[in-house]
Amino acid sequence: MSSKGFLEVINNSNVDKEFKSIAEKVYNSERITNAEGLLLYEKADLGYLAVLANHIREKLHGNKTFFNRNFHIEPTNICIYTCNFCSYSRLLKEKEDGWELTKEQMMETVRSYDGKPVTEVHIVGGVHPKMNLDFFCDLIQQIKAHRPDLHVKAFTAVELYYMFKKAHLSVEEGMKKLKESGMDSIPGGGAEIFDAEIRNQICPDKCSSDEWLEIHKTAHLLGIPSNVTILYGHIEKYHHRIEHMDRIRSLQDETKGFNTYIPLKFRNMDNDMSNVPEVNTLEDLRNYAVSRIYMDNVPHLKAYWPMIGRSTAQLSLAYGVDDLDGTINDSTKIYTMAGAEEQTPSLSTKQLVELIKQVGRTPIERDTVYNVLEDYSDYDFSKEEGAGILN
Ligand code: V47
Ligand code: SF4
Repeated sequence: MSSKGFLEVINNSNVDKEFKSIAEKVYNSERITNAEGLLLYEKADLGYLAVLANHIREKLHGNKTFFNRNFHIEPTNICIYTCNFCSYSRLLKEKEDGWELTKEQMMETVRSYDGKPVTEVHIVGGVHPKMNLDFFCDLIQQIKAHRPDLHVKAFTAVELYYMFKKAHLSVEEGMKKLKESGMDSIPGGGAEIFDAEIRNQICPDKCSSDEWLEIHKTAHLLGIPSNVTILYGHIEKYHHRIEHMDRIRSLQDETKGFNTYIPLKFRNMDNDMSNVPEVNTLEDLRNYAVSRIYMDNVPHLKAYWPMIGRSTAQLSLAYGVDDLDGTINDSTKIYTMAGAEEQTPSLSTKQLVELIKQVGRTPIERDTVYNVLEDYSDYDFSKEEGAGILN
């Protein structure tokens, strides 16, 4: 199906020369340039983008749409930083609205999943001035002692940067300590926009782009895989998105450590950027498609469905996305507090599988690093009844 669509794009006399040339490159698995990426953002027809992005998606993953079963722990929303787009964090002095979990409380959350088929815990939160590297190494050790096979995906580069600095350790030394404690991978948050000028306007005081990239590079060189995000649809221009992806693509050429690119749509409720309008669904789809076409060396493109809503998540699967995140009991508050589409972002595995099947894709449960665990095309959910299935 995608080859036929392609030949139509390449041979159609109504398609401009430059778009035919980009289509030929994609067809031949060649990399597109920054100028071509920008042209796609600015001028390409959405239908054309869908054909190209879907071709790449199906070449890489066929009809598979991945999901994993994880749960979140948010140790605190107290944060020393003041990112203008953040609706979630509280300064230490605004403690009434804030939370700080003890290790025991977090272990209670871990234990509440005993016997349930989760494979990953995602730990991320604000940058608390008192929760330090030793505190988190100890937490991870306790999690691993309790459930050794649970994959620990923990801490954005922003949290890591602060932890290492406070401990007077180099990035490599700090990362080795966390790895020895049981940290398996790093989530993609905190990347925002790498352009220094825009970054300075939306999150002036947290780690710089170079520092963010150095942390991920060091992790990759130590064999720790990671994800990478972009916060899009606020004051940035298309060329900033291209430059952001260019830096990721270049680092990925060196390390091959990024598993997934995750575009995060800016939501404007209750933050210092509430005056900035949100982009529409067509823009979301354009962004997914251009991301898939440009980012030729990052294997997966993830849509975070609680942020964009279930229908857009379904549509995104035709615009390059092959992975849906936010499977079960997604208790993360960073989006709900920013006005995300889904205010109670909880979807049972069965519902997620239905969502994927409704648009003709094959639901595949994966582990964090994309090993296939189960094909859910004809899965019998009744066998999970009474086995502590979530939701
Ligand atoms: O870095 C904060 C974003 C990120 C808003 O790696 C906002 O698997 C939109 O990175 N509007 C943290 N976005 C979460 C994150 C993440 C999420 C899911 C999966 C993974 C993964 C990583 O949330 C922050 C920031 O970019 N964010 N506020 C907002 N108002
Ligand atoms: Fe803190 Fe993260 Fe919010 Fe920035 S986005 S204020 S670093 S919690």
